[in-house]
Amino acid sequence: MERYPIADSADLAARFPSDFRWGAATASYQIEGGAREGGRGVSIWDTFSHTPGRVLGGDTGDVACDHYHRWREDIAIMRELGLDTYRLSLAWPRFQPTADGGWNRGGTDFYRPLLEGLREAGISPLVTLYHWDLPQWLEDRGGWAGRETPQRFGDYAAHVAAELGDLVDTWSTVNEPWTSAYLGYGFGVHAPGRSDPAAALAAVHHLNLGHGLAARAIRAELGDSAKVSAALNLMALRPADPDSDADREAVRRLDALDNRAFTGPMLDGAYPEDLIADTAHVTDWSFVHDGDVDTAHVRLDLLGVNYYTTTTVRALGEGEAAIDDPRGQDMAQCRVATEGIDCVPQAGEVTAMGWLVDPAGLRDTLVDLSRRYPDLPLVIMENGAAYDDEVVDGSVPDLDRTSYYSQHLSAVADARDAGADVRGYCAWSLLDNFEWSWGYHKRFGIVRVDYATQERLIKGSARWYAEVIAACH
Ligand code: IFM
Repeated sequence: MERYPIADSADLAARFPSDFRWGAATASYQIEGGAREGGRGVSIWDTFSHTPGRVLGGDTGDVACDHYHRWREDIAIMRELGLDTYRLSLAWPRFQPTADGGWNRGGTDFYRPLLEGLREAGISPLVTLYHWDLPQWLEDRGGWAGRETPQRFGDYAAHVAAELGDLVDTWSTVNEPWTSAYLGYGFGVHAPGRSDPAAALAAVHHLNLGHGLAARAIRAELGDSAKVSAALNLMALRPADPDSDADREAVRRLDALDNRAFTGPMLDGAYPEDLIADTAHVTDWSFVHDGDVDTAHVRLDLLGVNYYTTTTVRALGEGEAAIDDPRGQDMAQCRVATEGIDCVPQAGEVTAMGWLVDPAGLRDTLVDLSRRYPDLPLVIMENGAAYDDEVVDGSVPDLDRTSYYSQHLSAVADARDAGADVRGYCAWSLLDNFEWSWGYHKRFGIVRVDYATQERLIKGSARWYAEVIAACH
């Protein structure tokens, strides 16, 4: 087989309808910089990244891609690539910097011209409200492990809807609540760096509740026609041995924790009973108050799917220990009420994150979702890969990333052929950026950023993606 299979761009484009949405995604803390500008307050990621030992190389988001000052140039790049959608997130601490909860004009003053610039360039803004940069003052009062944060999240959603609602095409409430809850509160490798399984499960619930409060606040402000979504990184789980009852039971338990803990309240209107039973030794779920789940269960106009890889799991034998991998994201789920389960590395091509390239998992996830929720359109809000790029004669010939995109877009087309109602796709990420606890050591961009000069360089993968988009429209 070819080392880097890459589809012909026109052939691939022909598999999508002409109104398919083609975009790229970023997040505020990962690209903006301008950490002390416009009255921005401190976020949990400022605190975490400035704490020695938390982020590789001591990197912080203080400057990042300096998008705060260079957004015009970045919009010009999006335009050059022919993107019709840009998924960005708002930094909550730019709007509510301090514990008095007052609204800072600097938030609107930064995002309004940016959103206007996108509109003028013919690019629809898909705006995420929470991509992990919680104001530190809210964390100091309990963060997502407590009830104040979801209530405040609803207030913030109402505020930004009133300030920016005329410019936003689609709202997305929370990004990957799995990551916030489990990596931030359960496993300690993301901000706020807590390692407390009970707090992680409380955070799961409060993120679900915050989602519902925010979605309702947006509609209260902008009317029922406001388009609302959330982005879930559902785990594509596979049993190491499909014939093993114990491995299939391990998949069931992880599916409850990783996936149904979110789709349950958000899309089905209830927490799964097996999740409550499996975690009874960690928490009694008394943080779920009457009416919370009804609040979280709000009509969505579309569901965002973030997909990178698959996870293969097996049940550990008596007395057998899980392999310790302190930075491995896929192992995190084995630290919150998942005793006796291990994640098994699979043979095959991996990205610079060590994540298996497995496009079939994307197809399966989309087909499965569309069968369970036939009336809910899907948008891939994140998909992409980190590789150790090289600049050769002024360009980045990232065939590995191009191939990743080609294989995954083909998987999206396969899912559509199988009946999945997938309406759009956002590459992660538009720019190389701050990859959380990996700092600037992992490059996910389709556009290279030279962090010393802030020069942008369009990579080969972006050129190929632009050809697909052009051939589709
Ligand atoms: O960079 C992150 C992004 O912020 C959320 N989803 C996964 C990406 C790659 O790790």
